[in-house]
Amino acid sequence: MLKKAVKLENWFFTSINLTKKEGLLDEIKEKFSIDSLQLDLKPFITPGTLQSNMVKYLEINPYYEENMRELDSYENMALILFSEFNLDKVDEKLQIVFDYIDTISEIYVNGALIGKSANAFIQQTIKIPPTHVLTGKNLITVFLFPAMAYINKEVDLPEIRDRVFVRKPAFNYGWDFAPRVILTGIGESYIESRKALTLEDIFIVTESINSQKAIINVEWKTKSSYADNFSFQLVIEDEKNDEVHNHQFSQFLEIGEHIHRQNIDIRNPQLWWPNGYGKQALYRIEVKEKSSGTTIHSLFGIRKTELLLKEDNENRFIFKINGVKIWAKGGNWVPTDALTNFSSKAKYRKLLMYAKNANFNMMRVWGGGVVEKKIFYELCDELGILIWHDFQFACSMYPEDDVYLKNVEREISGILTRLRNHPSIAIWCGNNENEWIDFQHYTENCREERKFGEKLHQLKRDLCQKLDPSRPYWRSSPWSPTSETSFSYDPNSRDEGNCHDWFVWHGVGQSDLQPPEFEHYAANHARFISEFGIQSFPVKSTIDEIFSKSIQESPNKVWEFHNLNLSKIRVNMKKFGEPQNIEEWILYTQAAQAFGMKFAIETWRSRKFETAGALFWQYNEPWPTICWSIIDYYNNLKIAYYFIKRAFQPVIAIYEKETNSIIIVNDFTKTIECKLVLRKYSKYSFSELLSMKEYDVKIDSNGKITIIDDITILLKEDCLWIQLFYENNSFDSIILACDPSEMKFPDPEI
Ligand code: BMA
Repeated sequence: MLKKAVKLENWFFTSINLTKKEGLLDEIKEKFSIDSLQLDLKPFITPGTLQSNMVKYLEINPYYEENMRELDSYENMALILFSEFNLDKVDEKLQIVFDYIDTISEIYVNGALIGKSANAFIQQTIKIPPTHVLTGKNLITVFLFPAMAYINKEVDLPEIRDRVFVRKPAFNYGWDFAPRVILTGIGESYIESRKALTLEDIFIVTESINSQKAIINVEWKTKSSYADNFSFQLVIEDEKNDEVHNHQFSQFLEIGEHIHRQNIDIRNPQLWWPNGYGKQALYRIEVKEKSSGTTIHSLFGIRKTELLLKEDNENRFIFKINGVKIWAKGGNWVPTDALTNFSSKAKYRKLLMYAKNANFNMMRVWGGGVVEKKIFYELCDELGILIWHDFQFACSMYPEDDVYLKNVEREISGILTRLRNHPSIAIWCGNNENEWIDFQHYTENCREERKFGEKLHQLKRDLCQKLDPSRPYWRSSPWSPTSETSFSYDPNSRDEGNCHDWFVWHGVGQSDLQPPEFEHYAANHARFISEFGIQSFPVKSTIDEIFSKSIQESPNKVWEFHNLNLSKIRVNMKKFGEPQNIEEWILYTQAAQAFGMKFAIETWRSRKFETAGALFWQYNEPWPTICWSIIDYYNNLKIAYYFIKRAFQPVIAIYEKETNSIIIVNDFTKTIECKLVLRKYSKYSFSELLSMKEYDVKIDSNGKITIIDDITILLKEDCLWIQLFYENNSFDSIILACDPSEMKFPDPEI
């Protein structure tokens, strides 16, 4: 028996013509070692993909100009991978584990088939029958088949995308912020021995909380291949490693699976709060079976999550954590790299620290990407960033036959049991925009008859109910509950549920699809806006990294290959000027994005809690590109980062044009006293002060106040400088009544 898991590090690969597969397998059955196979093999770095490995052999920067096209042909390539492991003696209970396999594969040991995979979102654990292994060297072979071969052209579903037939990240098929690069690859892999007794799937739920104690429910599974009297010890420690609970008990268990459940009181509980609302206290639980030494452990937080959909008979969409209403501030998270899907831990920390520092309390893991690496969830727990978690389905109809549903069932069950102890996860969401897209394309009758998405929805809802009833499940983003029964009701309604605002930018909802300027965000009175955004260029150093000097000169196909949408980006950019060079393209587009995001967020925050959240599209990006991100592939911040950081401050003063008023919002859970200073300037500049006023104001805990005064009546040539001082902090905002390009700044005479 292997004492500990053996990591498989030396993988080799080559492409394979599938007509030669059987012949090759016969050869493998005779020669159990890599060296004796006459193949032209190259090292394959894992975790990795064919494409990330080929980048090394081709010696290209795939992100430079149109180099990504050099990887196009690999989407149709079948691969064979090899690795070896040694055994001192034959083990009855061996298994091989892959973090993930992307995606369609067959796995062989010494030429004998031991398993297959068809889902990139599942950790694959495959038993190795003792009859197939030898003492000494053993050969693992993995065939990876191209996903493109599995497109089912016969499935009779309109609007169904090629990418939906294989369960793998959708964005790799090309998205409006990502290149097309359809990966094949494997994650980390190791060989281990199954234990005679295992403890699995620990799950901790906060049942109730008061100031003296919290009651938590702990559940775990034992799997035993022998019957015995087992003695368990359950220990809970707080962050200082002080024991807050320790008890032991014995139980006779028959062979097989057993579920254990216990309610435990935690005295003086330290709660887990989102960023800005308190500490992120984490506890550690360990369950040990003493005679075998088998253990299981997990971190968890004590906290309650609710989603409030009605209040005083009004539709609402408010997250409540530990009974406190949270105004959700954050962005949409997309995969960190197009070629491997997963980046370094340092990159995750950097991205999420930037988010925390910009006053985020929520991030949405978008459904067209990946289920993230462990580090992502650990950091969100540590930093207090709530996660809106989509399941990985986006912008299409999906098959709903039995085989597909079974595959999805395994996938979602795995995701739920793996991630449900993370206090940061606030909601599970079925998909991104599937129902909304269906609504846009089909008539009421057609939708009612076909009931597209219903089976997948019911499956996800039931699995969440069974495996993770501790947090809400939401059918889609966007979704309106009335759409459940009324097929004529827009799933992206602004009157209920959550909403994506692509009226600005994409012009969705406009009959001519002409997008309006960003001030139209104010017309959206939705309860919660989980997508809205404006594209911009990255910083100059990133542009220098990806475009030659001549490509930088003026708009061209390479800019578009890097996702620029020229006609749409002009809509808001023209408020700032017509760029004459790359520096101005960067400045005007970044400024337009920054002003637009500030305007939207402030407008929606001024309607506190009628609107209760703004998650802009999109926080990060998977390659260096011209898109909606506010932090680029090389971790450089755009201007919008700083504007959003300010617009997300806990206490801010917002100018509302319709009523000429100032609304001060307080997200602290305490009453706050502030000083508001308003200065009005004229003549399209800040050089001539017209008037100034100061106010001392008090705002209730988690509340807002409105101030109406003549000073906030602005003519077109007027500008307003708003300053707010509270505790040791301040907030600043500049309001221009004209377009920025109309400002007449005097010569600073430097
Ligand atoms: C949203 C997302 C993505 C897309 C973005 C910008 O709807 O769900 O599909 O990248 O729009 O177009």
